[in-house]
Amino acid sequence: EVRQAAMNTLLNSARLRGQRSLRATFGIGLSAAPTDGRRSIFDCENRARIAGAVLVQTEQGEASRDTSVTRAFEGLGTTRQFYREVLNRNSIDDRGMRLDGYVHFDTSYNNAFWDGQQMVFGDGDGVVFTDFTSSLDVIAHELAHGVTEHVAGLEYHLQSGALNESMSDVFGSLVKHWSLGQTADQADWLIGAEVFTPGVDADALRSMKAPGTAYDNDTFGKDPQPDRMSKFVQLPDTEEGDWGGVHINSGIPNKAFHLTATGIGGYAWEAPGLIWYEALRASGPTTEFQEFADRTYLMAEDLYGAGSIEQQAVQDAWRQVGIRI
Ligand code: ASN
Ligand code: ZN
Repeated sequence: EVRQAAMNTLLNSARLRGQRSLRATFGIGLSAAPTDGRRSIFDCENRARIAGAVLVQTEQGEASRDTSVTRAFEGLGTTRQFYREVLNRNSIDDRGMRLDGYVHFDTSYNNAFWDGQQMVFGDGDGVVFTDFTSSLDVIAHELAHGVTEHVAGLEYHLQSGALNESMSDVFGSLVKHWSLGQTADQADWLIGAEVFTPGVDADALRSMKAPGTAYDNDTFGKDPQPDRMSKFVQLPDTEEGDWGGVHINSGIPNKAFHLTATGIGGYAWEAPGLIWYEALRASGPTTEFQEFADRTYLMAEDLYGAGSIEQQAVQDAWRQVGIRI
């Protein structure tokens, strides 16, 4: 199965190279069938329910004057394009699933989430957080939850949940790198750098480059993310305990991805992103860190060869976070 996935990837990437050069040379866009991955943005009008939200922007109509609406619309469009052009994936379900975004959810709502069908964004309280559509990587993070659900169904608790979270940070970041044309060395590797109000002393929600350093202030205390297995945080498998620290222990695989990408060099969405995406496709609901690490290693071999720079970078990266392959 792993091999089959790798075969598909090789075929896909050959096809993608053709598409890319066509784009670069002629500026020809990759327009899929017009209904594929259609975007719809709904306004919750500050109520805490999505049923009854008002449709405010579609592919056809004129652009909204509400920046939350246009950011969500553009962010979902850029993310959809990333999956199509870089990973040859047609939307969340690879079958052109429509993208529904809901903005102005609740009042002063300090979060964004994927609810199994759509992406929902709060406005923030205006004191600590501003609008959650402000960071492209946050929009792409939420959409990536949809992809992970379809591809691997990683259970949202304990290690599989932390991996699920990490996948959203990885692909959320890659969409940002891709849209800015940044190499692994140029990127800031921050998640949600724009969602804090200017007065808050915090770089971002999380740092993939240096987990545990995104903030250290009176409001939040210190960023609790570990960057290696010896610092793995044991928390209860309850909502209170963040389902065993899914947003906390994700720091470990996040760091492994960052190290892989900087180890290989160049654009992180190329070899590193492909290896991670194919390893995700080969994962299942209960895949844990070790199994995922093993899959990235095997996938790097299938794609780039035994002992290749890519495979060595993958192995070194996981070793540095305390996972031996
Ligand atoms: N922003 C969070 C996330 O997407 C919300 C949640 O925990 N479900 O991970
Ligand atoms: Zn998430």
